[in-house]
Amino acid sequence: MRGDVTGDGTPDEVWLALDRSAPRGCRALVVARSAGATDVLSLGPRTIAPSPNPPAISSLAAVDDRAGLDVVVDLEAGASTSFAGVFSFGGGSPARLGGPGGSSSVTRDLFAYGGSVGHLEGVDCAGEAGSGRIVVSTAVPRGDRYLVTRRFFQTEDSKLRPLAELRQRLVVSPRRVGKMPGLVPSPFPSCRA
Ligand SMILES: [Ca+2]
Repeated sequence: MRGDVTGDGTPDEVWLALDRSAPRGCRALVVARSAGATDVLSLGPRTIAPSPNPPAISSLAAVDDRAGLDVVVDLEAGASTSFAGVFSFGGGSPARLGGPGGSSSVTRDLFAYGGSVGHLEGVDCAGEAGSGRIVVSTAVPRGDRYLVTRRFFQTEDSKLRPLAELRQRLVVSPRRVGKMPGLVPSPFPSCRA
């Protein structure tokens, strides 16, 4: 995939390198090759899922507030919920963005999205792409309606700083919940270039 992930204004080549025979921690890498250098980040020690769902680049998107686009990687797919990681190569040392945590995130650096009618999740930019303002949404049934919780964060040094005062709880009908901004079954849709 091509896009400016280093933030220098020129497009870079981005790809995943998967090798099950490599040492733990090196089996799955995200690689960014720019004009000047090649940078590598590990996808983590346990992130080569069995076929047919190996990790794959979902998109290049301006998720955090550092320079350049970030690499959004689909890492794990559950029965209905999927999990993405965000890898940043611009504006400092390459780093993986910390996640929001919370009940359904398997680890702190995963972003959950998708789900079923019984439990929906989503992640997206909450402001202008590249501002680093992130909204993490969940929806669970409450009777014949849904309880939607939207938690807002600001990226800061590859972590998410909670903006607790902007947390919102909304009750919406089942008909509306699948159309709610932030709950579409795709990670960071409005952060994309
Ligand atoms: Ca570049």
